[in-house]
Amino acid sequence: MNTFRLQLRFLVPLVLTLVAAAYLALPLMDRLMLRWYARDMNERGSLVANSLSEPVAAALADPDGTRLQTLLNRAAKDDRLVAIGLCAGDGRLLRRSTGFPASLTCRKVQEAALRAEPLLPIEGGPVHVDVYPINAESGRAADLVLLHDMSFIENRSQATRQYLIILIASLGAVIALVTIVVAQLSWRGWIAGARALLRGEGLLNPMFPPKPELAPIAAELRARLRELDDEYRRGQGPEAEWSPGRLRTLLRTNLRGDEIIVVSNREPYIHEEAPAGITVKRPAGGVVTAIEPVMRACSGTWIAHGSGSADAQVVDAHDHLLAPPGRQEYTLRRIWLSEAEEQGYYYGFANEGLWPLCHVAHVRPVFREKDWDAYREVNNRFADAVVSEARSQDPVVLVQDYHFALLPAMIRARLPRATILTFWHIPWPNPESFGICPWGREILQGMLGSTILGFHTRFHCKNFIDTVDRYLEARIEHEHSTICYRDQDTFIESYPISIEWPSPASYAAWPPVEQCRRNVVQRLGLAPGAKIAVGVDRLDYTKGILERLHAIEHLLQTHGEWIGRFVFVQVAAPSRSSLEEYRLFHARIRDVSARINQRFGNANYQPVHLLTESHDHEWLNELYRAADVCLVTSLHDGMNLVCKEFVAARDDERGVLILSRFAGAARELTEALIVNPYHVEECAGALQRALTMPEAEQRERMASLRMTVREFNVYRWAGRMLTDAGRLRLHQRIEARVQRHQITRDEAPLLS
Ligand code: ADQ
Repeated sequence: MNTFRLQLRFLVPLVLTLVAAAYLALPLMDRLMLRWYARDMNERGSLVANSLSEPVAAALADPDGTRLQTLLNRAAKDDRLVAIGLCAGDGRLLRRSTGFPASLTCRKVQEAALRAEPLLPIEGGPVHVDVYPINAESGRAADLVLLHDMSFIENRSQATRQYLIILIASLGAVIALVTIVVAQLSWRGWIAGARALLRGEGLLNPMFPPKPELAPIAAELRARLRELDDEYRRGQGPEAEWSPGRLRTLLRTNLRGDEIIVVSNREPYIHEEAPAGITVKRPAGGVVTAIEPVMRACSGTWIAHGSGSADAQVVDAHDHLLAPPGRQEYTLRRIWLSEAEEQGYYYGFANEGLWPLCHVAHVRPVFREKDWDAYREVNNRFADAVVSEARSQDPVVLVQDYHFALLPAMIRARLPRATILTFWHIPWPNPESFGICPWGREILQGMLGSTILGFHTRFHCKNFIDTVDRYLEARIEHEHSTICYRDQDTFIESYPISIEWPSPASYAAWPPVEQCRRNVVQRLGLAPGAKIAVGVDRLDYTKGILERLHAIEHLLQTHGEWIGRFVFVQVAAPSRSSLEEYRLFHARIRDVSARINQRFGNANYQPVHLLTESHDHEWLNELYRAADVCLVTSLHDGMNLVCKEFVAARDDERGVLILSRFAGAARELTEALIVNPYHVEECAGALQRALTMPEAEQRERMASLRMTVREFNVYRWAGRMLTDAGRLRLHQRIEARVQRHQITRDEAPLLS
């Protein structure tokens, strides 16, 4: 039935076209034929006239008109002639053959002959008139009038018309038949092709593309499948999600329960003296955020600088403490540093030297010899602590960050079989920038004590390899990303760090987004309908807070409609405030915020809310959930965890992330609005786009971002590093066994 309908769709226009063609062609044909026959008649008329001219001229001279009459009657017997007449010069009809109408005068004939279509209506149908002069010796003797029969033209034209109609009809029938056959065949082919598409043929395998006529449908289907797949994957989460359980299993299998020791400068919990007794705080900072979940999963020992005023009061005789408070999942070993040590190692060499050196954020690194000495000394003390904490000769030691560049080689010297995983949480500069460090060679040598050296991105790995290539005599195996220096192999790899993805229980416990919004609006005294943008950082010049404020100022200046309807909440945890650079930076941020508030605010409205405080995770989470936009505009950042925390907080799939292209996270979170923080107008443009982004687009982007962060979580970061460590340890054990066998074999003849 469907096929029939489909064919009708072809046939009806076809029939209509043919009818129209016939309608136009037939009158055209009639006119054409008339013209052909008229020409034919003229030629025939000339012939007849020529042949009659002489005998008629002779017969005219004969006073007995019988001869002339006979001549005309005989000539008029021609099939195509109706009659012949002879007109005198004065218009009299001299003679006429049988059949020449009596009523027809020579005048009427002459007049008709002058017309374009020389036709005369007579009884029995119209005749074609031709007039030819008959010349005698004395001049023009008479005019010969030929009346041609037209009826045969009508007969022929009717016959032709019939043939033409039959031809058009047959042609139509043939075309219709061919159309039906072709339509049937294509329909079947199309149905077969569509069925094949639905079976997945030509859809999923690029080696077998679909038929060209089905390509648009295949593209549609592919897009729809991808959407469904996305939706399904979003719902399902990653195939084998990295979780604390999986990490523990990995530690049991790949590392067979080997001992894990973490070394970092910052401790995960700080005990402070307060009027009401001892309080415990969690410091702001990415390293702690990242390592804590790993430690909880593997119950190891975490060695860190005890920086809190009450830290010493809560440890045991071995400076140990179980953490997290109340949960006691791993051991925290505190190292005490004198003020001079802290000043030289932490504030001096690490934060005034290495931090600006690696970030290239246009703040000059400061290198002092006494800071370097303190740095070396403190690294040494941590190396001693690792040795004293190690219960075996081959622990897995996770060295964290730029505070401990010398530690890997120091541990290697004391525990040669240890597996040392060093993770550099900040960027690594190019060889030229690194070259200004007076102790560059020592730093590289220290780091190459590691078994594995991790950075956030491939780009930083490459910079490190290039730096070693430039400043040390080392063998570099680019294919295996390995550096061999003084018989020690170091595997250089990128391990993008992340956050712990919230559990379903955490999500269930969070207040709804609307509630979070109401709380934030109330707490900060904002207008209820205001659009809220947030920034959450340590107060550090690398985070691009100043550039962010400039972009906000530009937005309010160019889009006045946001004044009164937009607020920016910057939460900046004070950091390294004993350094002048940081104090100046803090003052600058305060001034620029005040300037913007003065310029665009009033007694009831402040566009910028600068909160220079540290807050707990719940507080920050509420802010992330209340925000319409999160601004991460680092001038250079190893990774940046704030953007990932924002994404994890948005289970409503709303909110827009603006992310600096100079943050390592930009390599993964490509659905964010990626900006160059140095370009004020571009950032303001992105802000405008974020504030006006339709909800559907927000959802698309956020859903995709959430999928990435969920899959590439912190357990994956640790899991991948520990898997690589397990692989290298296995390799080492096999090598050691092979060597032992060889020694036994070599020694056997001596023994016997
Ligand atoms: P950081 O430079 O400290 O980390 P980041 O990755 O952004 O930077 O982490 C900051 C952490 O501190 C986040 O967990 C955030 O929630 C928290 N935080 C920020 N402001 C806070 C505040 N006011 N109150 C409380 N908490 C706050 C370094 C590198 C980064 C790298 C991490 C991890 O510089 O590039 O991502 O290590 O490797």
